[in-house]
Amino acid sequence: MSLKLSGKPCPDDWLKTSSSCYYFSTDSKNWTDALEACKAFDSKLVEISDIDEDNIMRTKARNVYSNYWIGLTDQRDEGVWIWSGSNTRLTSEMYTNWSPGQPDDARGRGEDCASLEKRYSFRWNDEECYMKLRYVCEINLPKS
Ligand SMILES: [Ca+2]
Ligand SMILES: [Ca+2]
Repeated sequence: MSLKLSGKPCPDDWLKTSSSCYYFSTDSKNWTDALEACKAFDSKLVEISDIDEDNIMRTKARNVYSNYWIGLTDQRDEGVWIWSGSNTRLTSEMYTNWSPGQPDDARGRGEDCASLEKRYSFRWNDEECYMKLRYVCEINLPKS
């Protein structure tokens, strides 16, 4: 399925801000399936680039009281975090909001996909990618 915007800034039922449209899923998927679901909407798993965007995500997650996948992964190269949608490597100059002690690649098998984690006040956590969580898709709007 491919949503066509047909002149509208955002698909119906997506949250619109000045820079993006967001879809907060009500279903739960593993990280890879969540990525594919966003692609099917011609969107990406959300890429959080500043505190304002992070606050929008955390407020929604807090209200629903659910974890959400975001677009960060270190599946390819352990410890190298990539925003999957734009294939951008996360650098120390870029905005992050990891919970203290995260990412910890915990649980033996490793944790390679990032989520907003309710146990950590919806700050970022690395989690096992096969876990089924809700997810946030994003469409960047053209800069006006
Ligand atoms: Ca990892
Ligand atoms: Ca973790």
